[in-house]
Amino acid sequence: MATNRTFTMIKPDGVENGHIGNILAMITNGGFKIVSLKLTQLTTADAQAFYAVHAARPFYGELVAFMTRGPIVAAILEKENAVEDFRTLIGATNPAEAAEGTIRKAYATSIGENAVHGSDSDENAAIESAFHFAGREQF
Ligand code: RTP
Ligand code: MG
Repeated sequence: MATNRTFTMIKPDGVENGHIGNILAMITNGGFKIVSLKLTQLTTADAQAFYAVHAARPFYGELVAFMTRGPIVAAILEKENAVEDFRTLIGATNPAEAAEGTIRKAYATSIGENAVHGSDSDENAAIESAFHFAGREQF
């Protein structure tokens, strides 16, 4: 299986609730290498663009407000089969359905405020990584 990359954010709830260190520990203990990392905050335009695929969904306005209300941690992660394995590590969107041992089981509080993002394809991982990090910030 090829070594490749995925993109993640610790969402504003995860940062507000003091879980940055614990979530990064779960990520590195899960075998992911951190190749880019920063604390930043999305503007409304950033969040609208990042989640444009959900623009027609009823929760879009709430999602944009949530994702911009405080800082996030953005990171690029490297591992064999990174995209799929990271989706497994974060768990289901709704924490009530997330498996034991997943980041969302441990730290998400609701389907909307679910602590972390993970890219859903290699193509989106590349787009999302370039959205947040310049080439010289990707190690
Ligand atoms: P993400 O993109 O953030 O990794 O999450 P995901 O793939 O597991 O879920 P997705 O369907 O892409 O939804 C994106 C984010 O929108 C919020 N959401 N709220 N209130 C709701 O019913 C609802 N549904 C989704 C969540 O923050 C979700 O992660
Ligand atoms: Mg998604």
